Amino acid sequence: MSLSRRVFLKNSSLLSLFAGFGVPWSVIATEIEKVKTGASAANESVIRYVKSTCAHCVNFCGINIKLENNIIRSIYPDEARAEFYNHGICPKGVSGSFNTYNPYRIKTPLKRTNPKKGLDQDPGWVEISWDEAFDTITKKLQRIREDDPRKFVWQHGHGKYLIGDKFPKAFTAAFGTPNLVHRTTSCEAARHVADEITWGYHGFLPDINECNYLLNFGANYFEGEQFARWLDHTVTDAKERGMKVVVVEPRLSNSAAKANEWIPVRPGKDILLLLGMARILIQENWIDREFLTQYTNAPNLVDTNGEFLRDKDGQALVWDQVTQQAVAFSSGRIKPELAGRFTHNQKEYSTAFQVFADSLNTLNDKDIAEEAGVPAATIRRLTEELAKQAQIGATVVRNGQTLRYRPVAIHTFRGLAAKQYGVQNWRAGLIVQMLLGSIDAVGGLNLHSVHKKPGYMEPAEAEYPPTRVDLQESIFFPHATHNVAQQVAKTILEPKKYGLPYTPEMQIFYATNRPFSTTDSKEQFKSLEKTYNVVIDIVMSETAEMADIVLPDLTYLESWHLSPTRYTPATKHTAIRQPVTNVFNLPHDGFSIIWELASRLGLRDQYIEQINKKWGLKKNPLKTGRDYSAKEVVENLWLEKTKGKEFSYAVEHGFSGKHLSENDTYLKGVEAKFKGAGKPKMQFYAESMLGTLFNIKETVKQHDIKNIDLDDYQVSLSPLPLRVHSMPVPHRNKDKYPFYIITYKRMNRTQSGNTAMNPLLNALGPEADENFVLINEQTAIELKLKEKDKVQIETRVGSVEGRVKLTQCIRPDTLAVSYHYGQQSLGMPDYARKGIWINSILESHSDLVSGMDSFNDSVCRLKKV
Ligand SMILES: Nc1nc2c(c(=O)[nH]1)N[C@H]1C(S)=C(S)[C@@H](COP(=O)(O)OP(=O)(O)OC[C@H]3O[C@@H](n4cnc5c(=O)[nH]c(N)nc54)[C@H](O)[C@@H]3O)O[C@H]1N2
Ligand SMILES: Nc1nc2c(c(=O)[nH]1)N[C@H]1C(S)=C(S)[C@@H](COP(=O)(O)OP(=O)(O)OC[C@H]3O[C@@H](n4cnc5c(=O)[nH]c(N)nc54)[C@H](O)[C@@H]3O)O[C@H]1N2
Ligand code: SF4
Ligand SMILES: [Mo]
Repeated sequence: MSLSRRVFLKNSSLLSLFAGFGVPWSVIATEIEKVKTGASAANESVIRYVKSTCAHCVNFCGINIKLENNIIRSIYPDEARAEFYNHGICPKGVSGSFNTYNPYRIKTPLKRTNPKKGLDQDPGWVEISWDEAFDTITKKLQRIREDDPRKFVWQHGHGKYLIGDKFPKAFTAAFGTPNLVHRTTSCEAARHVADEITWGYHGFLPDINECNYLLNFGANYFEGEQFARWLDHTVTDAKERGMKVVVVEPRLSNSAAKANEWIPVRPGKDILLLLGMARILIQENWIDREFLTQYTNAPNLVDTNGEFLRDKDGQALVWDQVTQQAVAFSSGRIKPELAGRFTHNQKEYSTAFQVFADSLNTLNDKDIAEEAGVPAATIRRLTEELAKQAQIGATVVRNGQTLRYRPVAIHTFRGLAAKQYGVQNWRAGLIVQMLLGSIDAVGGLNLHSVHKKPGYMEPAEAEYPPTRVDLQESIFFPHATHNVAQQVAKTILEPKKYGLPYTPEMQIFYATNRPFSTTDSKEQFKSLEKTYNVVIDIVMSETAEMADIVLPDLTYLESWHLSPTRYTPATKHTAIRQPVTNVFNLPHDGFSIIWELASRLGLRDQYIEQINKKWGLKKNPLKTGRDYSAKEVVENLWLEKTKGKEFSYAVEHGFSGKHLSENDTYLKGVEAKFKGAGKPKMQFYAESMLGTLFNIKETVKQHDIKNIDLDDYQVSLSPLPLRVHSMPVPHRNKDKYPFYIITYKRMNRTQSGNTAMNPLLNALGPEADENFVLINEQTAIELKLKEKDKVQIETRVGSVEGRVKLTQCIRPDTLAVSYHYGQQSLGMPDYARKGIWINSILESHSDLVSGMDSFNDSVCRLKKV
């Protein structure tokens, strides 16, 4: 560290001299220009620029790094990428070098000497050599592998994006454990699973460039940047051309502040708003009948048990308007009825659409308005606007192709997802868009890889006993396909409760602060006392403090990788990340750590074979029998992905982009997969979830499982979103807890805390230095609270203290505390350990369908201290 700082000072001496003597900036600028062009003989600085990709957060913006004598001077956006995705970069990206030049980085492997683990314990770290570290870890892994490889658990979070999840997946496959666990259930998994159940894959973006009306349920793209900052600038441009933006969110986020309208919904009650809108759309006949009958299963006949009427081949039947019979929708001559009740073989059936319409009739405007906290007149007006702007039936010609035109989209990120009933919440959003026919239409909601995995639309097997420690796809979380991050700790603490046939003994955490970033965090930490832990991180996170061995890592500015990327509806690209420095001369990064472990375990060739398989390397496979550096592997991956584009192009430009045709953007999705007779259909009505429920009931009987509450599963696995889904567990016990509490992200911070040590991001002033309890001004007056008063927030699982910030920008019944603060690690400097550890008091009630963690469902009381 001291060495690099000396070098840094030497090379910046010219500029600091000028600045110190009050030389005007114009003179400094001229000097800089000389330095740039190499014209200053006195200071033989060599300036160069390197194109790479930011991996400070999950957006992977293109960057252009300016180096002076190999020291990072500045990080700029890579202007060439603007055409494809990111315009500009954010404050974290700009100041990313401060995380790399951070003196508090881990610089050598560490070994714990205090066997007692806990956030209040001094681990008694001693420095060890890399060789000793690898030797110790390999011996542990070897023993476990001989005994039962499943007892080894690999967990990653941000690590997935640093080297891609295919290397860890290849390693765990070669090792023989099913237990690789990523973080998506603490992120947005419910949204993905709702998509999967409905249309067979996950991922969507509003088609902003063509959209005229964006109804956004709390996707906060102006603070929690998404899709490589594509959304924020595209929304800004679209607003200038007249697109209306309505943000539904309990707190006036930056995105709501920049919208045309803010609807401060009561936390968790958005689903009522969506159901209320659906009700009006149906009552007023503002629906796209053609879309509903041709692309979705809304016309399917449903019996009184909620199941589809099927023929002997298992084909679901519809009611044909022409022949007045129940038939499979197998030919274009058949005209399915969308609504109505019909008799077939003396039994009564309703169409799925009718079942939904009937369920909505149990709601009324007044109740919805009261429960959601949004006036009935507002809900009606928004629905009218949405229906009018949708231009149901319209088409548009683009490049000679006639396309469906519905320039309205409903969007969300964690706003609807980070909840106990997250799947049902987003299902409601999808259903409203099916009613409008805006899915995959020009200007509507653009879907990603439609029907790529048809199995997602089938009933889940709901296995028992579970294969995996996180209980993914088991009877406990039948449709969880993105791992169940927060469950690992719970299963480790009580393996028998879940029928896990083995007890995990060792975990490797690669770039994740898992227990800190999930709800009910303190409980999560207890599980780390039970296992032997290796943590690979760049700083001493809270998880690292619970490790037996800590391994340092190179940062994203110091390492090679084929970068993950973010697509947009009309573009995609392949990008690389390349190192520009190695501040502490570290010999290893995540990639080479895995390589070394595989080699020492005698698994290298199996690992290589798995890499070829997971990455699908056909033309450029890695060869067995030899070692590869990260750079060599990145070259192979680049060649495979770009179909042979020179690697020197990647090194020079950092990426290669592509514009998609109208055909790719609009005609390969629902048009190709679902439209018309004889095709599978989007699940307007998710009958598959009843199949899942049936499988669960059978398994419960067969294994006599006691700790499954079938009533809870019945509610969660409902084929349609219902009013009960606006009542997560804590809301049902609200009497003694008058406030809802929600969390949110902030522009100047990343996730659970490595930005807490970035001096630029951590010294922006009292506003940004720590988090606070955001409270409505009126509520504060009633509670006799003044700005900055110290308060205690208490939920049913714990309490924290913090200072209030009075604002008009939040509902009177809601408190908000941001994520990213409240660091506890003794390995961090005092200045980084500030603010409220909000996850330590949030209740954990995972979504039983997807495994999603419940970040925004808790209720609390507040008192002055
Ligand atoms: N209350 C609340 N909780 C939340 C959220 C919220 O909004 N509110 N957000 C949730 C979301 S969306 C997510 S995705 C999860 C995130 O949860 P995690 O996956 O746990 O992500 P982080 O907390 O950022 O942990 C990442 C770790 O990686 C380390 N790291 C950074 N760069 C490198 C590197 O180059 N190499 C290595 N080895 N390590 C590195 C960091 O120091 C940090 O310790 O948190 C969730 N938790
Ligand atoms: N600056 C920054 N940007 C980031 C990240 C970061 O750590 N820092 N992390 C990245 C990651 S991993 C992710 S997943 C994305 C997440 O991006 P977002 O999902 O947009 O961000 P969040 O802040 O997690 O949650 C969104 C909003 O949900 C609102 N909300 C809470 N409860 C409710 C509710 O009941 N209804 C509605 N409608 N809204 C509610 C909160 O006020 C918050 O503004 O951000 C990414 N971008
Ligand atoms: S949004 Fe994320 S990826 Fe983009 S510059 Fe900021 S920190 Fe880097
Ligand atoms: Mo996330």
